[in-house]
Amino acid sequence: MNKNKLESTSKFLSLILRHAPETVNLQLDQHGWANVAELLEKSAAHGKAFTRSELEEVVATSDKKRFALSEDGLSIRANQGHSVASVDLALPPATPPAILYHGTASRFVDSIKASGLHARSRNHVHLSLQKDTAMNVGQRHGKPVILEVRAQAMHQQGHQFYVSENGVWLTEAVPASFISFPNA
Ligand code: HQG
Repeated sequence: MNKNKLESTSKFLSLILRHAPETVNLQLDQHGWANVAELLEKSAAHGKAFTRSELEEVVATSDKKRFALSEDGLSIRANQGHSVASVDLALPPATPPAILYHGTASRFVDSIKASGLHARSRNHVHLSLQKDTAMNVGQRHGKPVILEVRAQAMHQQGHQFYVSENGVWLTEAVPASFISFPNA
C-alpha cells in the first residue's frame, strides 16, 4: 500500500476500533476485539475497502503499534486510546516507574492545575515513559507543555496503573497534587 492509503486506513481503523464501531455497524466485544472478516466486509460496504494483507500491513507498520491481531488472527483491536465506554482492555495492573510524562497544550494548564488530569473523552489518561513522546502528543493540541506525573507515589497511594501492549501507561485520573508543572 502507498503511504497515503496506509495512513488513511490506520485513521479509519482508529475511528472504528477506538471510538465509533457503529459507523460501519460493527460491534466490539467487551475487551475491544472485532472480528476481522466482519471488519473487512463492513468497511468495504462503507466504501473503505482493504484486504486482509493490507490490514496486516497497517498493523505491522503502525509507528505506535496502535493495533493488535489476536493469536489466531481472527480478531483485531486497538491497543489503547478508546472512548467506547463498554470496552475494558482487561490489562493487568502494573507498577509504574517513579515518573511518567504527559504532553498537553499550554492553554489547558490552568485547568489541569485546578482539577488534575482527566480522561475526558477517552477511557484513561495517557502517560508515557519518554519525554519526547509526551512532546509529540502535546503538539497535537497546540503549544506543547510536558507535565511530570509522580506515578510511583500515586501507585503507592492506591491508584491503579496499566500499560498497554504498545507501551502507553494508562490510569483513570491524575490529581493535581501528583503533577509537576514547568516553571512552577
Ligand atoms: C487534556 C494519541 C483541561 C489533556 C497519543 C489532553 C496518546 C485537560 C486532552 C493518545 C484536563 C485530551 C491520547 C483538564 C486533561 N483540563 N484539559 N482538567 N485533563 N486535559 O487526545 O493524551 O496517535 O483525549 O492534557 O499518542 O492527548 O491517536 O488525550 O491534552 O497516547 O494513536 O485533554 O492519543 O495516540 O486529549 O492523547 P486526548 P492525549 P494516537
